[in-house]
Amino acid sequence: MGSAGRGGRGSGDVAAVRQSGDVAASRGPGEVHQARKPGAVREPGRMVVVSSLSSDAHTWNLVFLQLLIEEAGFEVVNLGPCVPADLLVSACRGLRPPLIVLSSVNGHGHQDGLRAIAALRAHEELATTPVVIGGKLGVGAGDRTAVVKELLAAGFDAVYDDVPDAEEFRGLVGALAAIRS
Ligand code: B12
Repeated sequence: MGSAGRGGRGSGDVAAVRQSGDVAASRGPGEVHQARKPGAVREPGRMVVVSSLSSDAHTWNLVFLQLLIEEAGFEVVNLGPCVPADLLVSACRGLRPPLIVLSSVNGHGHQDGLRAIAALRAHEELATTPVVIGGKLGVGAGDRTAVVKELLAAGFDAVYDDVPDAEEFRGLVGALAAIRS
């Protein structure tokens, strides 16, 4: 399952996205679509990236996050499900987002997240970009403190593993929006 959904996707997609100006426009049927408001202008530094990780096919978590972040006044580029680390990196290098929000609920988020953050932090221009991860990052109900610590040590700025609600994250997004307005 670790490679589910990777077929045919890569950094070439991102070039097409940049040309079209709309991430969703380059994606296939059944994937998350991002409708831009007519006449909307993308301001550099206001486009938050929301993305799933390489193995994860779930999408409503991404829609939820997109709506929450848009409510705070940011534009969102939603890369959708099953995003390989190289595509995530090339999208973020082009967009220079003020925040990167990674979500995974299939139980592989811990491992996929470690790969993603290593790939992002390997690039100088993304070395200090705020990157958070959340969802259901593992399986089982045991103590996941060690997993959270490992993800933080690997370079995430915040980890929201199986949180009962997204209020703390909403606070973070609101604070970021206030700083930038
Ligand atoms: C619908 C669904 C599917 C659909 C997805 C369709 C789609 N287009 O999205 C399908 C059938 C494809 C699917 C497949 C699978 N699924 Co599924 N799926 C679900 C289900 C029933 C609902 C998920 C959903 O849409 N929720 C609605 C959204 C809005 O909520 P959410 O995803 O929970 O996200 C919330 C929080 O997690 C949190 N959150 C999420 N990300 C982030 C990020 C941040 C930063 C923050 C702050 C918060 C946050 O905020 C959200 C709102 O509260 C859940 C069970 C459940 N009731 O939750 C299982 C579930 C997620 N699936 C599960 C599994 C195991 C799978 C499969 C592996 C099954 C299989 N063996 O094939 C595959 C995975 C395939 C893959 N490659 O990823 C497990 C995951 C187990 C775990 N992590 O412990 C769950 C929990 C079911 C279970 N109880 O076992 N699934």
